[in-house]
Amino acid sequence: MRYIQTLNGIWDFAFTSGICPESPFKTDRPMVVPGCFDLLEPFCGKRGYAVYTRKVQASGTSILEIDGAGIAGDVFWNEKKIGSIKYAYMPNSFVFDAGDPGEHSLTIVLNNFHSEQFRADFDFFAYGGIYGDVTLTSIPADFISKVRISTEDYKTGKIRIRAEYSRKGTVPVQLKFDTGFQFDTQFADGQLDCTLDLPEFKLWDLDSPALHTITLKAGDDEVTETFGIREFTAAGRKLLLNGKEVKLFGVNRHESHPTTGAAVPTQIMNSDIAMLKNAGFNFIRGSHYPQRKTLLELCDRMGLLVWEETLGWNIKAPTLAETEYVETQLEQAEEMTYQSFNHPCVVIRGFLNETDSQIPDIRPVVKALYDCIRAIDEHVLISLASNKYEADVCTDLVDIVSMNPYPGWYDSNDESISTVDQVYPRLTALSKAMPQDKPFLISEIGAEALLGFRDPLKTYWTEEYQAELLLKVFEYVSQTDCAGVSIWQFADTRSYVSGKGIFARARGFNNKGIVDEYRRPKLAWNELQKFLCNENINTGVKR
Ligand code: ADA
Repeated sequence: MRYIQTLNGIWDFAFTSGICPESPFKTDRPMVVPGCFDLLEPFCGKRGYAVYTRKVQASGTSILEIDGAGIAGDVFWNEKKIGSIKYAYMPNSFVFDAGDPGEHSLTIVLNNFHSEQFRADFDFFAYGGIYGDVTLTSIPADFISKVRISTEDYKTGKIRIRAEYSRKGTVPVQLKFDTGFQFDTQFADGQLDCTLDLPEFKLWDLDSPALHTITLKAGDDEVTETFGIREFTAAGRKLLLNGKEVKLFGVNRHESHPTTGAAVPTQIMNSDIAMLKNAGFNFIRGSHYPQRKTLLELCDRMGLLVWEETLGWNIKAPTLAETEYVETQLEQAEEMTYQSFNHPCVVIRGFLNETDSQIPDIRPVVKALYDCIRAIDEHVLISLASNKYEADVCTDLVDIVSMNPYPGWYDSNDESISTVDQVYPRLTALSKAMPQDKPFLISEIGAEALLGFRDPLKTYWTEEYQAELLLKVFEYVSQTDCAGVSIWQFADTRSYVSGKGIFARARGFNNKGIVDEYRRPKLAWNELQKFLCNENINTGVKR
């Protein structure tokens, strides 16, 4: 059997802006987990190394799970390194031998100033800390792992079940479903790969996001996974959910809140997702990194579609020429795909936001990342959010062509200011220039608006200007063969004081949210909600 314990709570802590601490690790104060230490006094805004440590009762083969941390670091058990946290935000899991029964020490050392994957010029604040839940599960010496359930035919409930077992040879395994259906089969040399039509299955869709569970029992181990039966495909320029066309009306969402930084608690995640669902949105692009288990579970249960992607913001071609960087991108893409495989809400996987996809030399990297995800997940649609527009040379390598245009904001020549009148013609021209045999998605578009800045002249930075621009975008999506849009962005998020003019980050925030950082609605939120509640708009949800 498995025994799971939560390790959330008060740990021992120390911060140093000096050199990286080494064992034996010293601490000098308490610190709450999950949490971002660099939002709390006396460490607010400081850059350096954080040591989190605590005692844990454990023994034998164990899985340590950390549902997101940043921005990089190492994990130690009894002062010996058992793994690294290389990718900020990514759910991490480490399988290791916890040793004899008794008290042990767990230490996580994080830095909030350097990571090859998280660079100083990213337009979102680099928070240091443990972002999500920490759990320790003791498991039998011979254990089941990598349980993957994929929908093979949503009409008959045909599913494919794959899993691994740590002991080779032929090992019987019992599959039991929430419907009561049971199926006995076996692992062969540590692998299980079988398909079956699940009797009495229910489909996962946006109106009724039905979920199923499967429990696998082999030897002394028993593990339960939740999954959903649904098919998300492309047909020409259309996107289909279970065979029916659906247009994506969504937002880009960062894991960020002024009070908690990237350690957004479940309550706020729950409220964010409920706000979006109730307002009529059906899609979230998890910008710009793998999503936490908690968020994906909420989207599974509330019925929202999700795009998740590797962390790689605006990475230039010279970096993509570095073998080591590409290898870590591939490792991140693989880990991300396995981690979120069974979440029915994840329908698109991406990588390398706004990379140099206008340069032919990076095509092999884009293809390698595409192939890496495809090798694990045969069905997910794969895309790359590009800002190279008509100059992009990688649109043939992805399933959905996704572009981040900013007509009415950035997309203006230096002499003149772009206005909302340019939205429709720009999107029309861009769509026409893209391949016509695959979906065209507007993966980012928006304008800054400061909450409370109202002006009937609708100048830049007013709520009125943002609302008018985004309504034009939604009208364009509903009136053309565009597959959908994810607005940039859901909420204002902390960034850095940088840029000037329309590139400025007033307050040190990216203010393109349709709600502010405390989720207080701007005019655009109200206007878009009215638009989405019109039953003629096809969001895949009955109204
Ligand atoms: C880019 C980027 C976003 C954000 C946006 C903006 O499209 O992908 O993360 O920085 O621009 O607000 O300028």
